[in-house]
Amino acid sequence: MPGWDEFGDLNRGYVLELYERFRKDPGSVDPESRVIFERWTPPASEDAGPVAESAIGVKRAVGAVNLAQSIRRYGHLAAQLDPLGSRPPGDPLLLAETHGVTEDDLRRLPADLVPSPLSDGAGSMLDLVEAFRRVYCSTTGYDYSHVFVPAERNWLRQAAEGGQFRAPADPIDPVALLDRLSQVESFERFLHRSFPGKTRFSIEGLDMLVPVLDEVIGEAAESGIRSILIGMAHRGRLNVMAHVLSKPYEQILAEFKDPLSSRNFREDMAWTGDVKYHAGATRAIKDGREIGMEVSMPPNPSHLEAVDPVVEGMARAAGTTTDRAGAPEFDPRRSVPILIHGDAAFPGQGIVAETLNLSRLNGYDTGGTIHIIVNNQLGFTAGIRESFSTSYASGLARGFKIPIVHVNADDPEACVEAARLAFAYRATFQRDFLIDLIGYRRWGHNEGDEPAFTQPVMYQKIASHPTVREIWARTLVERGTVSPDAPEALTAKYMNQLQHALDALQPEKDFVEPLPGPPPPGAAARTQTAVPLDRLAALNAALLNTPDGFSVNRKLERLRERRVNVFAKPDDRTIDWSTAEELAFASILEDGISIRLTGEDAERGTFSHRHAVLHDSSSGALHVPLQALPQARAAFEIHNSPLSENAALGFEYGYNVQAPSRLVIWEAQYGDFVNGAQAIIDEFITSARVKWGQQPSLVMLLPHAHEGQGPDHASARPERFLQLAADINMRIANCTTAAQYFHLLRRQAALLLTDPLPLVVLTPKSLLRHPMVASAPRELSDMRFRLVIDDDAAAGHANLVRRLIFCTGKVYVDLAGNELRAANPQIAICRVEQLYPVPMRDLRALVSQYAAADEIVWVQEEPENMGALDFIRPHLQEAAGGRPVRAIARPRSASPAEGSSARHSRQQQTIVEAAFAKSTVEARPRPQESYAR
Ligand SMILES: Cc1ncc(C[n+]2csc(CCOP(=O)(O)OP(=O)(O)O)c2C)c(N)n1
Repeated sequence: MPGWDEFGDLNRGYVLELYERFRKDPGSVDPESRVIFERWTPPASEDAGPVAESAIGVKRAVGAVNLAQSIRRYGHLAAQLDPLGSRPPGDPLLLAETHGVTEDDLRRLPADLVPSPLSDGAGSMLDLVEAFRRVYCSTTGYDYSHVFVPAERNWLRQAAEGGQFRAPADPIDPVALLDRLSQVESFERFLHRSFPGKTRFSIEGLDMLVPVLDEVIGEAAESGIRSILIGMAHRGRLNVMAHVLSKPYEQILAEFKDPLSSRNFREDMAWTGDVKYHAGATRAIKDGREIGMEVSMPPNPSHLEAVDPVVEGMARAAGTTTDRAGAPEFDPRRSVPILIHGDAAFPGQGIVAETLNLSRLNGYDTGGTIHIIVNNQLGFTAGIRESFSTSYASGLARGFKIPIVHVNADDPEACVEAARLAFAYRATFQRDFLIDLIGYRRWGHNEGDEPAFTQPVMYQKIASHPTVREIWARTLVERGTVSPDAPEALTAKYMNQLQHALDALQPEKDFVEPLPGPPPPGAAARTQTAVPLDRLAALNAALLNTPDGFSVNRKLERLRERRVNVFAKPDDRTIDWSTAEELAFASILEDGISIRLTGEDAERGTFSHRHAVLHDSSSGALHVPLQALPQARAAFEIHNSPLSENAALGFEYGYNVQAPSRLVIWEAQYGDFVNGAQAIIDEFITSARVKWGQQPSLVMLLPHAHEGQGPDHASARPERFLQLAADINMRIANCTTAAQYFHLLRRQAALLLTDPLPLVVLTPKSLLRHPMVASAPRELSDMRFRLVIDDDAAAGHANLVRRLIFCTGKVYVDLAGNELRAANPQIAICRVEQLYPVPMRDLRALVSQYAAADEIVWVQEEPENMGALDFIRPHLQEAAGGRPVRAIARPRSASPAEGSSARHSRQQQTIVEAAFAKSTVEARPRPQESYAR
């Protein structure tokens, strides 16, 4: 007689349903099943007699199996997840009667109808169902039925039902846990007492966050992980800093005192610092005398969740080695990112979805992130139904097939089990895991805020709700694990420790800020970026090699053939923009500096100019010339990013600050789209140095130019970057030749460790292939980056020049290439290639060289209220030494450019004509359209 084995791994409920169909109509099942069922009787429990022979018996067995499966799937809906005791929603599918079975039926059916580690100890289906309820409807809600990979789902089921991550299989030290909770709680109580009303964003109500982190970090240390990166917002941050990152109490207390001393208040210094709950910290965990592991929490801004991609980028960098040529190597066993989210922020902030979307992508995968939602069931004042449309705050994670465990933060053992499960799952599958730690918020949004204005009922409950330490202490006293006065003694110990630290505090001395040291003066100006011709020619030849049998697309092959001879005549302009870029990259790799370049469609390049990854035209095989370069001494990687700016740029920022010796470049599809990442630009790239002492050197390539493609696709919004430019916080360039771009990239690579600054480059579109932008090989081999470029044509007759035009970027080509130029030798056109730091010395030198010029004119194609005009005007005025400075631009406008290409051409023409007009004042075309002032 065939048994269950006959059906292999098939779900037994399904088999029984199939059997029921067969019984009614043998023809309704497939022939193979028919053959088996003809000889088969559904197994019955031993004491029930042969119930299975009857249709009712089969129905009951089907019902019992479905009930058990429903508990697995929906048990979390009946779990007691809220420490404040709200009733779980439940679900009819969790009731036996919904499935047509009674307790008696269950008692008569055998437990092995449903394979499970719990079936072994169960005498009947009733035992099994009860055991399932204890696992799935307790203070833990396992929410993993959305995981589609069977091996992962089976593992999760086995882990939940097998209990290998909880006592007794994996015991917890109950006293150590009480000790830790006492420390966590005392910290908050002490601050509350000593600094009443001062904002600290207390952890209280979610105190278990600290033991959960302890558990993950402990597991990570044991498994040989080298670095843990934690991203978290304000809530509980000080407590985590003190206890997980070992930030000394003295330092935290000194920050509460907020001393104004000569150490942290110097008006001449580019330093603002930040509030204490944004600061970062690093802790080295020593393994003997060696540092076994480093736990870091980078600083972050108020912008909730903005740090998520940053931490992912840091983890990717920490797990990647780049010191060998070819592709870099990523090993998920080196680093673990942990992201701690708010329950309102996780569903509300789009950057979370963007970050989750990075998790399985080539070049972005970090081998699994452990997410923890510190779920206090409130936003600021907003409640659940005002914050998310999903069933749980964690709902978004389901779409990414991330297993979720909801856990009641008042059950310490359940929380520790969730942490163990999370780490083990990540270690096994290298995938994300989410712990939804459900607690409450003991105080208002901050400690000065009155929560009862908006949540009166909830806060009545909270007022009389014991803390988790009290609950755990009571449990241990009841179990006889500790004596009744032991818990209070622990609290007293930690309160005394804090009091002692406060009594001994020397705020000015204990207050520590991570000020970066100044760079060596003139480092940028001294940098040599030229590369000898023979070296360049050899790199060029190597880049043009392809593996035997590799067939390059025919159109591309023709372009590549043209590149074979670019070094034949070193004074001819044979090097276009993309060739210059590839040669810059190749020479940087040859210098031993690795490169990472990402962006939407960056591999080919938006304008089909880069082709850094070649696709074999018949097999589709890939060839990356910069990875196959024999001269390279470091790794090269390039990835098409997903269609994201905010998370994609945040990720590169994180990668960059974690690995400052590598050249990291992000390219926007068009410059316009960079404003989708404005928070990353404002909060990290441009201000991290003066707030937090970080020293980013990320490069942003932003295509920018008015070319008649409409209001978008025109502007990288240089005015935004220029408005943010202060305290030498970045470099902003808009170069007009391929050689300038070559030297700019090489200068950036050379300065990575000596004078690092973010670099914003406004890059060309149509000019990528323009002959005026192409450079001669000798400009690469004999020159360097020029901050300002003089007008060669006018330099010979400087004394005749009456108008000195300054401009930047593509409008130079429009002006210099125009027929009016030849007719106007009294006009010189100079290019400002680096907008920031403003090259004042060069500007002054140029102006003084043209002593006869009686006006200085800034020409830009952007509207007057955009582009560099407002930023550069005072600098030009200063350089002009009293001579008038005028401007020619598109009229002020709410949108960067015209929608019609015809109107664009007309406007462009007007600007050029105005630049060459006899008097720039006369050139004003219509009163309301001030092309010139
Ligand atoms: C992007 C952003 N928008 C608004 C705020 C203002 N804000 C600070 S905390 C907070 C509520 C956050 O709620 P939740 O994510 O549940 O975290 P909690 O403070 O409750 O721990 C808000 C709206 C912010 N910091 N960041």
